[in-house]
Amino acid sequence: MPELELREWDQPGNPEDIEYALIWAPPRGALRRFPNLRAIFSIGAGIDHLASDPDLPPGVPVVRMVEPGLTAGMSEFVVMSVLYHHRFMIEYAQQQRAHVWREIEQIPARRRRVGIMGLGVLGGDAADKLCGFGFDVAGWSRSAKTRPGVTSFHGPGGLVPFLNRTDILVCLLPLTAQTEDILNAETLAALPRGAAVISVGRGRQVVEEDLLAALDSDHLSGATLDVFRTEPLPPDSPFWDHPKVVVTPHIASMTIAETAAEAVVENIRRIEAGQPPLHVVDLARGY
Ligand code: NDP
Ligand code: OXD
Repeated sequence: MPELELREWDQPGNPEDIEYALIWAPPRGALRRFPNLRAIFSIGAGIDHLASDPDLPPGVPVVRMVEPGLTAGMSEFVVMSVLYHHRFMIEYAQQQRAHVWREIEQIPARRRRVGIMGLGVLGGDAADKLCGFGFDVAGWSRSAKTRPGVTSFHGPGGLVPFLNRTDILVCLLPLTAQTEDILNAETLAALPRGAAVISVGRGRQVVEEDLLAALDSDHLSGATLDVFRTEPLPPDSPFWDHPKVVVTPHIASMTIAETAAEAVVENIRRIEAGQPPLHVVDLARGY
């Protein structure tokens, strides 16, 4: 978009010139200094930190990041992690450390029930990729979905039946008042014994003590944790050395500059043409 003039955050020049802001986590209220903003583009998919900012400029649409590079990266991570638990790699890693040579009987993918919490842009694509491996895939969302090969559960009433049938749980929900602490002693207990949890949404969706208790009591066979209540994960967190846990530093997926730039340019062109931007966040709903 050669006609677009780019200014850096700390050298914006005359604040009245600025029409679009491309941001991750600006200081609270900082966007109010631009009186002519037409849209705020988040470089991330999750906008919980923006939705909870009472000082956002009123009436300016907030657009979350939806771009093919971020989606592909998340599906890679989810597929890798589901396969890791499906193929007993938590157990084999422990056996390797103990120099134990022991086979564990393999379960066919069609008999492994994967459940994805959040069947949106990212969860939906991951579900499709997992169907390709033959897994028995279900999703849980606010509204009912019709996605080929994916069993849909929805709303608060669908949560426990969804958990009851889930051997490998993937949490890909946005963080809102409704999803905070959603993985707790009660919901984890609704998973079948031996289930695994993959947490890639936001750390505050998981009650960490309850997750640890479920791992230590062997109710859960393992967990892959990419997001945490405190990031970076504190050095004394019990997750670092837990034999049943894989820790990654919030890298399940990343916005890819080339493809993200195209998504932002497309949206600026829409706005300039008088059309509403795509992927505007409903700030009241929180995602
Ligand atoms: P979307 O908005 O496309 O999808 C969100 C999904 O969650 C929708 O299916 C929605 O239901 C469902 N949902 C929201 N609230 C509830 C609720 N209360 N009960 C049941 N279902 C609910 O988001 P994305 O897929 O683009 O992103 C999801 C999240 O992934 C982000 O918000 C972010 O937190 C996280 N993320 C993590 C990354 C990482 O590296 N770890 C990278 C990128 C994103 P419905 O369809 O009915 O509206
Ligand atoms: C995102 C993230 O929300 O990286 O994009 O977590």
